[in-house]
Amino acid sequence: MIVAANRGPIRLTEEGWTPAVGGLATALLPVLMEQGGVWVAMRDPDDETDLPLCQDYPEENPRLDVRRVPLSREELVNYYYGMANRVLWPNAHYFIEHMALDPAFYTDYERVNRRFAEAVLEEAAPGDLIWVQDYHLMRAPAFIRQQQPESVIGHFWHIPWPAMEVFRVLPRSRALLEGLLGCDVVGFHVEEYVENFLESARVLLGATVRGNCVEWEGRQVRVEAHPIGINVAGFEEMAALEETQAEAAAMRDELDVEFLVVGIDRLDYTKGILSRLLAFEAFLEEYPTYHKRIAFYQVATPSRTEVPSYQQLKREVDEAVGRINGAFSQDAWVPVHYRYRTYTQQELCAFYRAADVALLTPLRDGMNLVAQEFVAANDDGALILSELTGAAYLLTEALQVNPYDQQALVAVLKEALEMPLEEKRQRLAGLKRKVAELDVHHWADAFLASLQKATDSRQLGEPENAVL
Ligand code: GDG
Repeated sequence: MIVAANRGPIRLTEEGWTPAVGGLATALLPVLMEQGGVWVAMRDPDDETDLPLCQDYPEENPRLDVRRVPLSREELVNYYYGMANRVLWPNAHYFIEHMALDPAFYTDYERVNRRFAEAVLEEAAPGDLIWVQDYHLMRAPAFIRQQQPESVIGHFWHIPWPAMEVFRVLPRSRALLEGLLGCDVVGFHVEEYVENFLESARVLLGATVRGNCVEWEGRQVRVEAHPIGINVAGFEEMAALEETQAEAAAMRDELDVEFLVVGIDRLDYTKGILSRLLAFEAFLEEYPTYHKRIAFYQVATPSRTEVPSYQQLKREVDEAVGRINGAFSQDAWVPVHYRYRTYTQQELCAFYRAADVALLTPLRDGMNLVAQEFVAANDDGALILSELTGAAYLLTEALQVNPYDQQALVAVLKEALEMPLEEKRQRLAGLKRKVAELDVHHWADAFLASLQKATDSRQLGEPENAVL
């Protein structure tokens, strides 16, 4: 199997090469380690460690090759910070006002996508499954298909696919769509995104859509919902470690409050960190009886620090935290504990275990793995989840909330804090069953099985519509 993704699955730390931080590496590395294969990723020109273009991992017992596509500094700025993170990301998350449009972004996006396609074609043997990941690589599938028409290509889109009327705002929206239609299978987390994609293909390209299939250039492109999960066993084991439990207990001792609320996110405007803080501030104003009894612990992992809107958000969050703590702290009690840094997964697990409430309120999120991680690691807490996440379609036992509704956020926080233990346990038991079903191994197996099926029926010349 060949995976193509913007980021590599590993990073160099003081302990040597370790799995990278972020949704995708967290999800896919265990799968590729099991199956073996090649992971094609960009080589970041800012990385000073002079990364090799080909690398075996793990060194002592190689399970996969990491192949790197070298980018110039200018390409990184235009393709990654520009097109991917200042155009496609805000568009998909309905933040049209954050879109920055510069023609150089698209030119380099095309060029880099073409280079990824060339690297994939060099690595792929006949019959290999090619699995392209995410919004950085929309054009690569069509380039691969042009060069190697018999290729078996899947693409998984990890973020929302917006309503057609929002997607069509993108300059070059048609070319971008055509890029993905080079695939045999395109996957999304939930049906809503599938519907939006089909509608985009139908309206913007005039493609024929039958069931969940787009007819395109004489081929059938299946468009399917494959909700991603976490490595459930891995998280449960980590949560059960004595070390994790001791860290969770130490955290509670140190904070010395009755109620601990946590939020864990990349520092990104889509994650709703600022409005969450404002809601917590309003909660403290409205319910003085909770003063000195509650702490809100927000981990914000640094992300896309070169993009101006992320720098702006950081300033606003810093300011809000300072204001809240300045206004409400008393004696040794500090209401907001804000950490702008990266933690190990095991440390995150200790936060999940220590928490009474996980407050996860993205303004829009493709799935949200943090919610699933909390469910796997925690035993008797409450999950508050934004209804504008993919996860909300699946984790129906969570307390769901519209993250734009400040009053609703305050009310749901109070409800979570005052929920009877029995109800919390019941809801969590239901959530744990869902999270177990969503497991990342299942996600990868189901997507790959679907890709294999699409290929088999193509080889047999079967009309796919018959089975749909
Ligand atoms: C994208 C989509 C979709 C966070 N901080 C640290 C750290 N993390 C890990 C979390 C979790 C992952 O990163 C974040 O996943 P999310 O799903 O919450 O969000 P995105 O990064 O935006 O991911 C998202 C996902 O792709 C998968 O398809 O769910 O909607 O936006 O696993 O634990 N990990 C470590 N240190 C940190 O400080 N080790």
